Amino acid sequence: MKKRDLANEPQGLERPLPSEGTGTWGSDAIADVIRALDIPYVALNPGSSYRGLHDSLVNKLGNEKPQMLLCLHEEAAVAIAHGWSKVTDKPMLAIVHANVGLMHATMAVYNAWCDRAPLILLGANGPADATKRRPWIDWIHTTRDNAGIIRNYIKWDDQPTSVGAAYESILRAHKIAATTPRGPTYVVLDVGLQEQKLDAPPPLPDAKRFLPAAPVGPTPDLAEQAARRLLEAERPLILMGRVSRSEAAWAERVKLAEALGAVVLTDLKLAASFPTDHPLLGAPPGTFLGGAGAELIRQADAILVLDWVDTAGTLKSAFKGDVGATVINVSLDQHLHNGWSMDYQGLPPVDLQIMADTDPTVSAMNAALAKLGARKKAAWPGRKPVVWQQVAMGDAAGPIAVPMLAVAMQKALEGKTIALIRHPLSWAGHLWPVKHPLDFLGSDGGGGVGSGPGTSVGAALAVRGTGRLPVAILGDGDFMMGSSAFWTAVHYRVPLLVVVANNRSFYNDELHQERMARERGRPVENKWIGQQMKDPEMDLAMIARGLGATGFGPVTRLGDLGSTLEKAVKAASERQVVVVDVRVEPGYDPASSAAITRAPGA
Ligand SMILES: Cc1ncc(C[n+]2csc(CCOP(=O)(O)OP(=O)(O)O)c2C)c(N)n1
Ligand SMILES: [Mg+2]
Repeated sequence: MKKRDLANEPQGLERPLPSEGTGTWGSDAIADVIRALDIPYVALNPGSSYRGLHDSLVNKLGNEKPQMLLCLHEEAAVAIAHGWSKVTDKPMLAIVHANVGLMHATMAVYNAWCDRAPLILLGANGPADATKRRPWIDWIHTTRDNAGIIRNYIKWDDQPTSVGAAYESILRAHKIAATTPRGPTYVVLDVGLQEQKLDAPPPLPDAKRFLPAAPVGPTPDLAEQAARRLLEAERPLILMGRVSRSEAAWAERVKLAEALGAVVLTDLKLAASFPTDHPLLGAPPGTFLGGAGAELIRQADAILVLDWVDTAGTLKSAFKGDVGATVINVSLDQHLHNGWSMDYQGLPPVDLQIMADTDPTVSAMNAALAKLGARKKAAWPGRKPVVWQQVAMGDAAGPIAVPMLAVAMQKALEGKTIALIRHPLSWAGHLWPVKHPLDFLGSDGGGGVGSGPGTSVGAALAVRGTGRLPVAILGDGDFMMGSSAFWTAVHYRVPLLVVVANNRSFYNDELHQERMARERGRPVENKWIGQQMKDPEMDLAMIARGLGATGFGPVTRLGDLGSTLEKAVKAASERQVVVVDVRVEPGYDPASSAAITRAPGA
């Protein structure tokens, strides 16, 4: 067969030859219900346990709606679905092979779970009927309880035993994943069920009648109570946590803060929630609560918490003892809490609990405030504007520190509309302004390193064609653990700019060794052992090129950074997948001031 010229096909679509096969199979019917979900992509790594479904997706559906995205590791497949939801607030599909594929996928499922990100994972098992199992392989890839290894960090799972039950199961998996609080769901498809020949499949249900519920708002009474308490407060403060990517909801949050004259804090672990150039922003966002944020919380007399990730921890770091302020907590998160993982964080003291989604609650509070005649209230008396730390740049011939990289990137990206997908822990909130819900997409959720490449590719896929240039800044450790995801981006023509803040180390943990050494009176000089990746030095640009991407670098001198980034931005704007290896020096601070910022305690 003639080699396909994928570059001239839209979006790298792999179009199969028309199928002349006869008959209808269990997996054909399952593929039809998958199509009814109206999800454009399914990320996967293949396996014989779902060869039936794989065949149906290619030969029954023609590899469209959903289109397959071949991934080189299951962790990447799930991370891509996770990244997709960061832009769309909606679930994508991923499929993994029985036992081993699922085992590879687990960390990415946990990240999505902690990030409250919806995705629908499909897996396989069996045949459940032991008499139908092929010798050896079907036995090592069959379990009694396939979903058991991820059940503690998904919302729901099922293993249907008929086609009709599989319809229901897949519709339910979608409904549950996409209903707030969102999260991953998992459906295991038995090999026997997939490969069973059907006389006639049961009629397909009307998927429109099984849709997820719209985000739920508070009762008008609760919204009014909350609005009144905040309006009566002298120093109200809002902790903007998990919110949607909607522009309208963004405007509503700004309106609410202005109506209350409330000081706003945002979280660097989460996607953009409030403009950083707004005068009501209280402090630059951080991964942990910084000193300025803590001081504001201490001064506040009423705090509106909009699904903040760690309310108890945040209040504890501000107040130490009793929390003086009135706390109004808007969150549905409690619905997801279970006894396995402690990702629910500490139990915060709450004076008014609103079990509702943040977007409709903010709108309802705005409506209540309008009824109360509140328009715009002045900010707290005596409040000082945010002090944005200046980044000190070094000599052109000298090394590069992360803050300098941020400055150089902003310059190279001037005039472009971008989506900053993520950044490493060494990033700080003062380094990147956000003015739109897609300006920053947050972190991994579960702190699982290696997710950066996959989530970046998934988010880049979701912004493809919108005019936004997707940009990700990754640590070298993160890059190396997950780099195979970039092949998928190249293969399916998903433009993306990746800048690696390459300190040739799992540096975050060098800091932990440093802390241990100091505490125990041992040589700090030994902190690099078992942490640094310097002998040999890895050529990340070459690794990128090996995956079919465009590689630049290593850039080692500050003076070379601007011109290299300019070339990289140009290449990414021309729809390439681009990786720039930027060697950064974690301990380097030209001003010997606080120019190098690092999240404390990470
Ligand atoms: C799967 C996983 N393994 C180990 C860790 C512990 N850990 C946290 S940050 C970090 C270092 C990551 O290195 P890199 O991406 O290069 O970022 P850097 O800290 O060097 O900026 C490690 C190993 C983790 N969070 N997740
Ligand atoms: Mg590193």
